[in-house]
Amino acid sequence: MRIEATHRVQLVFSLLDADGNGVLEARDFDLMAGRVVAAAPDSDEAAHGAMRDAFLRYWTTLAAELDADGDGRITFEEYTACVLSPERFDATVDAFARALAALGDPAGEGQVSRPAFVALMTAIGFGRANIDALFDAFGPTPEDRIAVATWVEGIKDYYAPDKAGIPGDQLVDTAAV
Ligand SMILES: [Ca+2]
Ligand SMILES: [Ca+2]
Repeated sequence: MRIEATHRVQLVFSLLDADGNGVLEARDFDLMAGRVVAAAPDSDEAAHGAMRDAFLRYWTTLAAELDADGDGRITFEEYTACVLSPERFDATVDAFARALAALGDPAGEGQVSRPAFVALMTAIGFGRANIDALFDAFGPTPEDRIAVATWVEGIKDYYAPDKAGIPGDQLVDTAAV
């Protein structure tokens, strides 16, 4: 695995552990879903429901694939196995990416504004400087918007173990890992 991907995996685990107790459990995904939905007040109930469903699916997929000792919790050690067979998570990550990006585009215009992007990424737990750097790396329009599809692809790349030099690396503060 590329070192950049290792850093991304460490960061994702720390963010997914929403209650900060060191392991991933169903509760973490409930907490995160609540935060993210609250950060998209202009989106409708269907979009909120899709996001909650995507977080639930994220958890059930991780639990089915990675909870090696079957205790209902995923340790960091168990989590790192996700990079060994990333194709098993493709559909889950795709659904998650689409639900998240859709929340950034409540009017269905195919574009996400910087404020909407910042609100959602802050709810997930990323730092403001990293969020702005990522948005800039996506090449915003003069109106400071990015395409929904660009973000969806960016999220999927972020989880790919063999990618390096991608916009998502802007989220990783390499000095801190
Ligand atoms: Ca936790
Ligand atoms: Ca376990």
